[in-house]
This record gives sequence, C-alpha cells and structure tokens, in this order.
Amino acid sequence: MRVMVLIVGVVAVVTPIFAQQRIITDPPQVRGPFTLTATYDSAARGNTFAYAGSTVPPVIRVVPGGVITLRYVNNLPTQSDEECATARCRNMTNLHFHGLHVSPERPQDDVLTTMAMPGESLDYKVVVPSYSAPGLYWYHTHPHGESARQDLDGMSGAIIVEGIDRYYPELRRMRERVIILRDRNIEHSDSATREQVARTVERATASYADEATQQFAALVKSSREDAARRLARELDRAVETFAREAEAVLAERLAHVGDAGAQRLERRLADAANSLERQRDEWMSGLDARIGELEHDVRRRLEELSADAEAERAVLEARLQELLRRIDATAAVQSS
Ligand SMILES: [Cu+2]
Repeated sequence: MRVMVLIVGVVAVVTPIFAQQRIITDPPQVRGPFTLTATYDSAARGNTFAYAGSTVPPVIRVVPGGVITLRYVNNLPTQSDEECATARCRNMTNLHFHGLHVSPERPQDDVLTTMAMPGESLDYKVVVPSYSAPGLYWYHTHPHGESARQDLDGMSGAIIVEGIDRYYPELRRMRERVIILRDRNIEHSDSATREQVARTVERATASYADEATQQFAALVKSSREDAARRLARELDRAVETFAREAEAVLAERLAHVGDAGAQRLERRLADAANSLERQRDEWMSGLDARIGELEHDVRRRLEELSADAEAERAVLEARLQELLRRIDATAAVQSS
C-alpha cells in the first residue's frame, strides 16, 4: 500500500451565490510537470482552474528537494463580469505557493512582477528545499487587486510535501485523505451557513476518522498475525538449527566412540567374558571338590551313625538279656 496520511486542510473561500457545492472525494494528483489552466466556468459563473479536462485542481505532490514544474495558462476572458477589489476584474493571474520556503524570484514564487494577462502563460519551476517540513501546503492565485476574487472563486489547490511518515511511521500504511474547503465564505457567512459548513466538514472527517480507525485496527491485527507467523517461522528455524547442531555433535561423539570407545568396549566385553569363564571354571572345579568332601562327610556320618546305632543296639540287647534273666529268675522263685 502506498504511503497514506490523514491531512486536513481547510481553505476558507468567499463564495458567490451560484458557486458549486460539490464534494469531490478523490481529487487528481500530480507529481511531474503539468499544465494548469485558468478558465471561466460559465455554469458556476466564476473563474476556476482546469486540469486534465476537468475543473478540479490537482493535489501537487513533491518530495523535499524536489521541483514543482508547471505551465500556468491564462485562458480567462479579457472581459470579466466579476467585481474585483477596486474595479471590474481584468482577469490577470499568477500563482503563489503558500507556506513553502521557496525563492520569491521568477520562475518561482514571485507574485509581484510575474503576471499573465488573458492569453498569456507562465512557466514555473519551484525548487522545494530539502529541509522542507513534510505536510500540507496550498497554492492559489495572487495578482494583487484580483487575488481575493479568484481565490474566493475557488482557484486553489493542495500541495503535499511527502515524507510525513518519516516522522510518524504509524501513518505509513494508512490511507491519506485531503479535505479542501473552498467556494465558501465562512468568515462572513450567517450562522446557519457556518453551521452547515461545520456539519459538512464534521461528516467528512468523521467518516474518514472511522475509515482510519478501521484501517489502523486492521493494520494492528495483520501486523500481530504477521508477527505471530514470523515468530513461528523463527522458532521453526531455531528448532531446525538446534536439531542439526545436536545431530552434528552426536555424530562427532559417536565417531569418537567408534574409534577408541568401541575398542575399549570390546576389550571390556572380552575381559568380562574371560573373567566369567574363569569364574565358571573355578566354580566348577570347586564344586567337584566340594561334592567329594560332601560325599566323604556323608559317608563318615553314615558310618558314625551306624556305629552309634550298633552301640545302641548292643546296649539295648544287653538290657533286654538282663530283663529276660530277671524274668527267668522271678519265674523260678515263684515256681519253687
Ligand atoms: Cu497564500
């Protein structure tokens, strides 16, 4: 979107009763050399600027350090039916570049000696200094004695020195609206007319303000979404980079392990296997010996047990013989 700035310019203009009351929403704009013509608008019964086939004066756009180049053609009739300051208008004309700090010498902003009578034309080359403040200025006719009449007929237009977004970047992507009020005598109007003018301006500015608010909200929303998308992309990139770096580090470590660590590991595994085998052999041979010992023990124990049992049996037998002898003896006593 082009650089857009909201600029409000009000040009108070005395109006003849029959002046136009048109609201022009998008006036033409001009950047390069152009031709502006002073002409009589019979419908509006007043003098007017003509540009590119219409009577809507263009908005002149220029950058600081740029040049406004234009041919100003006086096509006004030699006989005027309008009254100027002191007499009937003679329809001479020239241009003033209001507010710009430019040279007052021909072919620039000279309103004293530079003059075009009907049928004549002027070539302007106005050098706008590089230090010019960006913003809204205006141009209008300035022949002394007649300028009031011409200006108040509406012979004026806006000049925009571009670059205000350098100072207010938040305006950068907003739509520019230029409001020019002319063909109206505000100062000398009755209160009803002033009221009506104020309402017209308010309506226009309110609708432009709504538009600006909506645009600003949309810009904020879209820039937030842009920021979120940008952040997501950055995170993705960061994660990718991290993953790549981690993989590289891992590969490097693995390479080291493959060289020295794997051999170390192999040696360790072999050692462990050997030690296990030795352990097993030790255990096995120990087991054999232990089994022999156990067998011996068991045999000895059995022998001891049988010896004990033999002794016990002999004791028991002896007791039994003693008992039998006693029984015999008792029986003998009883039978005798
Ligand atoms: Cu002026």
